[in-house]
Amino acid sequence: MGDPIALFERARAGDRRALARMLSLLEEGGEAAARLSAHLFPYTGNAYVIGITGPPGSGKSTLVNALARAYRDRGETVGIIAVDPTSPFTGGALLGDRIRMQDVAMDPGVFIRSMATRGSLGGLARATQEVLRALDAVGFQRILVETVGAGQVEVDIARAADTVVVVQAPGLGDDIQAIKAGILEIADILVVNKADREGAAATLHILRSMLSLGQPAVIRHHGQTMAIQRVEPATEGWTPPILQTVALSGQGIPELVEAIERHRVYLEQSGEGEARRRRRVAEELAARVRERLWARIAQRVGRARLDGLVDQLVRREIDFSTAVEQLLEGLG
Ligand SMILES: Nc1nc2c(ncn2[C@@H]2O[C@H](COP(=O)(O)OP(=O)(O)OP(=O)(O)O)[C@@H](O)[C@H]2O)c(=O)[nH]1
Ligand SMILES: [Mg+2]
Repeated sequence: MGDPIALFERARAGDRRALARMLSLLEEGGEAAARLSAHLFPYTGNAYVIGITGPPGSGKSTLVNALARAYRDRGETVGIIAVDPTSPFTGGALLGDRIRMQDVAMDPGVFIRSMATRGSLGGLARATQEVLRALDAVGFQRILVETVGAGQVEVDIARAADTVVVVQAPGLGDDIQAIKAGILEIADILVVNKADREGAAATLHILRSMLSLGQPAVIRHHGQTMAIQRVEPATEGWTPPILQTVALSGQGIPELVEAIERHRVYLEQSGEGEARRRRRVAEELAARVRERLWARIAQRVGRARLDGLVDQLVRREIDFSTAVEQLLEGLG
C-alpha cells in the first residue's frame, strides 16, 4: 500500500483511488515523490496537453467540461487539472469547479484533479507539472489544464501545454487592461466565450485588432500595454484563430475541437511541437538546478548570514558580485 511504485502500477491499471493517492504523494514532495516521479518519467510524453486560461468567470470550467465531453465522444480518455492559485483546498472555487464539471465527473474515462497553492507559487507550478506527468504516465490521452490567467505563474503553467486556449468573455475583456497581462501572446487559439451575451461582438472586434500583429503602428500607438508580440518567434507560421463559443450550450465546441486539431497538426508538421517540448525541458531543468543550488547555499550559509548580506547590500557596503562570490565560496 505504501509503496509508491505499487501505487503507480495500480493507478495504471485503472484504480482511481490509487491514482488520487499517488497524486497527493507527488504534491507533497520529498523522497518518495522523487522516486515515484523518476519511475514514471519514461511512461510520459504521450498525452496531448491543452491549457485553458483566461480571466475569472470567463467560462473556463464550463468550456473544459464541454471539451472533455467532446473528447469522450471520440473515445479518448481525459485528465483535467484545475489550478486555483488562491483558494484553499476546501474553498468555494474548487467546489464550483466540481459542480461545473459534474457532467464529466461521473465518467470513468475522466479524472479531475484540483490544485491549490500551498506555499510558493513556484511550488504550485512544479506540483502541477508532476501531476500532469502522472496523468500522462497512467495513460490519459488528453489533459486539460485550467488556470486563471492572472499572474506570471499561471501564465507559465498554461504555457507548458501543447496548445494554449485563451478564453475571454464579453464584459470581462472589453478593455485592453484586462487583456494585457501577457495573456494574448501565449494564445494558440482565442475563444470569446458567452457569445450569447451582449457585447460579444465588441470583444471579438477588440481581440481581432489586438492580434493584427503585422501592424507595429497599432502596437506603438497604444504604448506598452499593446506589446503583444508573441513570445515564441518560432510560431510565426501560426495565426491564432479567434472563435466564439457558448460553453453552456455547446455551441462552437466542435469548431474549437477542430481548431485544436489543426494546431496539433501544425505543431507536428512544422517541427514547432518538438522545439517547444525541448525548450520546456531545458527550462524545467534550469529551474530545478537553480532551486536546488539555492536551497543548498541557503542551508550552508544560514539565515543569519544571508540576512547580514542583504543588510550590507541595502547599505551599499558591498556589491552584488561580491555577495555572490561570498555565497558561492566553498560550494564546490
Ligand atoms: N451565458 C453564458 N454563461 C456561461 C457560458 N459559459 C459559462 N457560463 C457561466 O459563467 C459562469 C462562470 O463559468 P465558469 O465555467 O465557472 O468560469 P471560470 O472561468 O471557470 O471561472 P473561475 O474558475 O472562477 O475563474 C457560470 O455561471 C457559467 O454557467 C456561456 O457560454 N454563456
Ligand atoms: Mg473555473
